[in-house]
Amino acid sequence: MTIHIGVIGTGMIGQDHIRRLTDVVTGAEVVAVTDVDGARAAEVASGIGARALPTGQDVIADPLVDAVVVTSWGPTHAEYVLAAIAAGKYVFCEKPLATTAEDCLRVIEAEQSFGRRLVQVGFMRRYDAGYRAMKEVLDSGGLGHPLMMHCAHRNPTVPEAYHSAMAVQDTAVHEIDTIRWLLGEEIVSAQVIRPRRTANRFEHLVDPQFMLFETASGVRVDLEVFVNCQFGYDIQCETVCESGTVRLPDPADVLVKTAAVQRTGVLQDWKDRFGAAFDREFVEWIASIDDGRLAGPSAWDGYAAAVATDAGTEALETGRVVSVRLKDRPDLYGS
Ligand code: NAD
Ligand code: ISE
Repeated sequence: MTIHIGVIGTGMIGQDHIRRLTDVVTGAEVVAVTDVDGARAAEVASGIGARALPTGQDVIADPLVDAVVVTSWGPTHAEYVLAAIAAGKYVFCEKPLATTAEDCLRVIEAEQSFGRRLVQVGFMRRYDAGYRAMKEVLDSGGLGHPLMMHCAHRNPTVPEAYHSAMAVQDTAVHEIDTIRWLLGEEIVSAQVIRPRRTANRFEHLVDPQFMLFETASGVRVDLEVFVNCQFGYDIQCETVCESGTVRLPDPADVLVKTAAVQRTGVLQDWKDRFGAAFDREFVEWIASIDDGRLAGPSAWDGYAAAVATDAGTEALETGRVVSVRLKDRPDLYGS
């Protein structure tokens, strides 16, 4: 069976997802797209033989669209996800699910009223081979209970529009989700420490930032977010357990030895680092729609991440340790 997809937002990641839905994933076809930049939508549509529709609401209402992919700007996500639920259609929403925890709760309430899961949030690290291998090791229990995690999220540079709160809202949100998923428990507090600032940044930006999270069972996580590190896109994660540690592998690359040095490359872009994870994310999303049982990151995961990023934003502003307080988890999202 082919799932017919409508895509809202044909910018950078929208085009990348359209390419993978067209060229990589079997059983899916993008049939309609839209963008507030109508010319961009028309150009993308013509490249794949799809229709460009005037608005996101038109894509959701289109009878030929079975499922929706939302890749527009973050503040527009909640409106489209809520409309897709109202139409009874599966919806894949890039992170964030919504820019406020209140809007995430509205999505959860709408999905509960509908009676089953329709929403998947684009936390793609759960599909990365290295993170999956780490989760298998942790879940096996062979290393004992996790006690600490050391993480780093480094981007080579960011544009001027990137502001200090985006370090947690846009960047650390990926670790916030992976911490919850790897450890199988919620984050209960966040703190942000400001090291000496790098000179290689726009004046307004606090960079790097050092974040500390605590989970319900007392696991402590340190995360360096450094979005102007210059040298590459570098993601690190090591979990320290009672009787051993497990560390994320670096992406495979050849090792060159010459002229008295040895060297290996460093990726420059999240699209390359997580390309295979994005592919797997969509392969599994389409398969789960086929099965009628969504299994990927849920609206609850989007909500929990939003509450933790709000706490991180407050922690950056105040310098204090800020509690992360979640509502009770509805049965729809498991225990
Ligand atoms: P982008 O600016 O390149 O593209 C967004 C597109 O959405 C633009 O073409 C814009 O015109 C369009 N748009 C904005 N409002 C719209 C609306 N109301 N209706 C229809 N179209 C609208 O941005 P991007 O980098 O592609 O990011 C898009 C989303 O993907 C963001 O939420 C971002 O956080 C997320 N993202 C996720 C990852 C990841 O690693 N998972 C990486 C990058 C971006
Ligand atoms: C971007 O939006 C992403 O999601 C990338 O994965 C992340 O590395 C980057 O910092 C964000 O700006």
